[in-house]
Amino acid sequence: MSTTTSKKLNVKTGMDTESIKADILSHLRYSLATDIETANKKEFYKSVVLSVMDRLHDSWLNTQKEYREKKTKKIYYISMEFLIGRLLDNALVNLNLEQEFRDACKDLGYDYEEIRDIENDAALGNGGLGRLAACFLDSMATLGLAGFGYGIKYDYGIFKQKIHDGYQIERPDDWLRFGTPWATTRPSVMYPVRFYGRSVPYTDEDGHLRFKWENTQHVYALANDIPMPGFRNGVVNNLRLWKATSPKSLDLTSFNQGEYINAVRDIELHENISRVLYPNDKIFVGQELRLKQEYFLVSSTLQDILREYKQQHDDLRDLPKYVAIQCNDTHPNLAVPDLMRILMDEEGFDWETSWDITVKTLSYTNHTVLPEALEKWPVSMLRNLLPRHLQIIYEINKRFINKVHEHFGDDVNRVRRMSIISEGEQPSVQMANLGIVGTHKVNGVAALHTDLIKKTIFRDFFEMYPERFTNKTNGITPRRWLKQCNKPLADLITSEIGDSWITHLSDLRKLDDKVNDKKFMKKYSDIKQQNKERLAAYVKENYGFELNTKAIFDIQIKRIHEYKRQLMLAIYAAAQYNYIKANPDAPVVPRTIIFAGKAAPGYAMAKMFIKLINSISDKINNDPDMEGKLQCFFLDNYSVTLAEQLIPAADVSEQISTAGMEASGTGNMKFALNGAVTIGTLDGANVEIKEEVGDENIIIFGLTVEGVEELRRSGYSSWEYYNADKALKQVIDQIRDGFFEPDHPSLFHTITNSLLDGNDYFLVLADYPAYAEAQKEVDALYSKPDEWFKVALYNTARVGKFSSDRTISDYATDIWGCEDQLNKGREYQGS
Ligand code: OX2
Repeated sequence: MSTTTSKKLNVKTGMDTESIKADILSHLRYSLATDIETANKKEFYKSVVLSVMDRLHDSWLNTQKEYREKKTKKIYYISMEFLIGRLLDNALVNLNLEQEFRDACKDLGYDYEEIRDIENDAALGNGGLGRLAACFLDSMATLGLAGFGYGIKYDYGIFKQKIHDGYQIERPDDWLRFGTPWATTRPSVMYPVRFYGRSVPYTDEDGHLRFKWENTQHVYALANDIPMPGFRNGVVNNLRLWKATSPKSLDLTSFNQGEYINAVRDIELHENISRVLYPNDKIFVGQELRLKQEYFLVSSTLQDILREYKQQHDDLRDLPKYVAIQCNDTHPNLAVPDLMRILMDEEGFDWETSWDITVKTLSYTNHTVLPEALEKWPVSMLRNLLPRHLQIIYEINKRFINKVHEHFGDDVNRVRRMSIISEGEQPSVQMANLGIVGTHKVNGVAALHTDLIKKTIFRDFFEMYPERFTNKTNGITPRRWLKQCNKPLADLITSEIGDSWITHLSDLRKLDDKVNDKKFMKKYSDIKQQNKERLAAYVKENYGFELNTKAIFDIQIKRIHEYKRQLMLAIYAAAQYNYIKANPDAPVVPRTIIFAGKAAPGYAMAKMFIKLINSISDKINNDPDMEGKLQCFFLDNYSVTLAEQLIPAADVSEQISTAGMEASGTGNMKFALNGAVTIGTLDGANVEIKEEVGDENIIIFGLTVEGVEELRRSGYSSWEYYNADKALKQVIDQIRDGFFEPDHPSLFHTITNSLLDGNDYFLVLADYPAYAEAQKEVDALYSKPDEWFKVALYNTARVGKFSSDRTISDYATDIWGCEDQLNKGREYQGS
């Protein structure tokens, strides 16, 4: 919309405040039919974004043109989730126009922050997996890679969480209610996505047996593009989100009333495919609509990739040379049979050639070892919905099983474990197995996690294809997670060591020398204090609750899940409460414990944790004896935007999962970068954070992966731990006996039962004593501010490895074969 209007309006798209003002005014009038006198904030926000878009369009078009002309290898990142959050700050940071837009807003009578806050988060993701995809887009553009995201434009992103009487309530996230000015609809880019029908054999002219997928029904996928600017390098890549639209257009005259209503309902059914993001994080719920969504994404994306490819290249056998496709978890793994189908059924290649192209083009990232998260689609569902694909999957499996026999001999158990199709009462397709067999690289997301998948869930496959497995430790973009969200710290760092860190995060090592620079350290610690006060002001304004900014800000923010053990921090909060009650005169280091996170709507235990945290918080916060000593608070509706406020204000980062269960974590990296001290287990990327920052600068406690295994093997009894630790026992008794919820004394029995009679699968009790000791270490360290801030600074200075720029460079080199593109001619020019 804005490109055409901008021409018509002769918008200057200059980079100075005056031309920005002119454009904003012009968009108000000519794009939105209002003016500066009558416009409301929403309209003003919209015209600000349209003015930003004007400044992106040329680079967007030029970038694509350059890729075409140079026949650049393209990287397609397919993901069911892109948790991109707000885009305005990010676009302005990357375009280097923050100040100009601020000034323009101010001159026109608006406060930039207020306008920025109008934007709804694009919350098209559940958590880490979706946020990782968003960081990757930023890094691909910044590194000058021709990297494109492909996803779904859900009408409803992750639900909004409200807390009512301590309980989580879900509300729809109608983020598109007023449209989004960031997305450009492309009516010329629309593909039919077929479902149902049957696979019909026939003999082609050369006498070969072939198959046609016939009698299908279809829905259209319509492209919506969101620009993804790199950091000050003129590159603008693209995130293409598909929206489902009905193939039917209504011819009103041909319907009687009943038919008309039915026809409209059919349209609804078609369009349901892109209606809502499934809110389950790491729990596979085999809904047919979800399978439809996955195929909808894969089919439209592959059609788009191949259409573009054919415009530039003649021979599909060169596909792996010019195209790499990364599947973000197993959700897009139908790409394996779909690419096979296209190459064989539509392009006429034989099996071997098609297989070679498919495997070399595709790769797959695993994000979890949790068995309940692994996708297993019932064969019956696939037979109905995608009969031709199922047939291809059977053939892939047959040939693969032959190979397994060749490799391992007649090992029936191994064959059963490795089969893509699991037999049994309800045979199903194991999407992870399909991903390993049908792609050339499989990666884990942290060193420990990759080792684990090789040893556990994918052990057989690793023995067969060791060269396929590779580690790519996750990362985060320093643009959003330092430059943008913690401007005071970013400015301080830049004034000391220059701004090369923004694209070369390891340059932060230069800060190591500053630990003895008193002036610098004062500024560094003052910034943390300011950030805490900023957060406190936000909480005061939105919740009427006053945070104690003199206390340690101890923060755990992430999805609520038993393995992440929010319960352990809640128990600690209650134990501190008991301690202060029993020892009113004992000195304590004041603490403010903050939680935020959503629970999957169907995950009863996680929802109960939220209620428990709120009940404990009420007890603590309403007891005058706790004043100045202890607070506990649950912030509702956790989001990227909320994380951007919380992380810079944290003193302590809680990363306390049961060892072996958190594949990587990425919040851990964001906290460390912003100078929070991690209290954590040796799990996921915590292990590598420890290696980078040094043992003295991280507080590690609890069982290791081996310790967990050993304890389970030798016969863990949670009762023993319960009986052995007085403070722990007291809290569990209180939870069980209604101390925190006197009106419903048995409310938390599901929790205490799972801890005691259920034998505490996540080993909260086993790790609790070590955790309580580790929290004492936190207190002791915090009591010596000079020491504390040294540790904090070492965290900021030494986590350069966890830039997603590094992660993406590793993918480019080891998986995508496009290392030659990295930073080519696109080095950061400086601000
Ligand atoms: C998450 C993992 O739980 C987390 O450890 C990791 O950092 C993140 O993915 C990005 O790799 N869904 N979300 C995840 O895994 C799955 C499945």
